[in-house]
Amino acid sequence: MKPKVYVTYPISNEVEAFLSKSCDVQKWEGDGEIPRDLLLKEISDVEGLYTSRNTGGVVDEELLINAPNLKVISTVSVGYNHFDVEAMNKHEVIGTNTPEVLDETVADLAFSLILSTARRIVELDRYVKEGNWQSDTKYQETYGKDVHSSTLGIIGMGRIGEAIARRAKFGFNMDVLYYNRNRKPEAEEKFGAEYCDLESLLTHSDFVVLMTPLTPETFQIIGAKEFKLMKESAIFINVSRGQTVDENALIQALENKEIYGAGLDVFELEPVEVDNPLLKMPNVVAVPHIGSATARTEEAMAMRAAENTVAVLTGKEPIDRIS
Ligand code: 8YV
Repeated sequence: MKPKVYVTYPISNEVEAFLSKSCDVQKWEGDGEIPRDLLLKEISDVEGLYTSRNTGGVVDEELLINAPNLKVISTVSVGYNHFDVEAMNKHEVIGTNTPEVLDETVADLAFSLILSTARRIVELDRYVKEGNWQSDTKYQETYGKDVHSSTLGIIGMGRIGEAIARRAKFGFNMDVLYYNRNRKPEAEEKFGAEYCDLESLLTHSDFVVLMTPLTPETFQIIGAKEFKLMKESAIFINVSRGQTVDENALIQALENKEIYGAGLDVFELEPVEVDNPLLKMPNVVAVPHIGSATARTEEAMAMRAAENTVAVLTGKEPIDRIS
């Protein structure tokens, strides 16, 4: 008998066919996140859970107790802060994620946010479409900031950080500073990235990109003190997780003009509440957590998660083990 796998993420026919070769696949076919009660019911006898950050909710002690046959939980995401890794280790459940295949796509998004915030693309798009571009428009009112030849500070120099640094160095002739748990000699050599402490990165960067995973150490790593250290002309970009920033402090910093603008892919609460003050600010570009959201990359992530699931359930070592 094939091992049972429950899938909460909308997989393609190709991914389903791959999984079905080795597993008995059952799926959540509703929109968005599966209701918790239903999930707990569906997984009570499965050996594999194939899930994601935004379709399956958190993996915690309650879920693990409820699904005693689980051997593997694979998430279609690189971030796995929705997994209680300690509890998974305790229950001897292997966790897997999907790194690498999304690096370039997320770096593209980070750069889209840098460019659109600096050159005020969203604000000025609205300006044109609302009919405000008139013959007496003052051209100076459309001025933004140069991206090229400026200084980019990257907090969290993992693979995605490096993909951002490469774009910065070779595409935009930028100086790259970085702050990371450990030094990355390769990034220093390849992109001339300069390692510095958080304080000097914040003080010297024109663009500060937050790209770190969410862990107890990085929870609200950027708060009021950090925004005060940034240049008044600085643009803050967050493509990591909303909880790596003290969002109220960000709102204050923007309201008090301590920084120039922000490009945000992630928020403390997702979906972001419609009355969040950040959404009223013309110098904030907000997108709905779409770092890896291209059809090709999501498919590659989905296949990678399937490979990880099948590996464990056929007695092999998965490519991307996290617990
Ligand atoms: C995933 C993410 O891309 O990969 C991550 O860590 O933040 C997510 O956006 C998404 O869950 C995949 O559908």
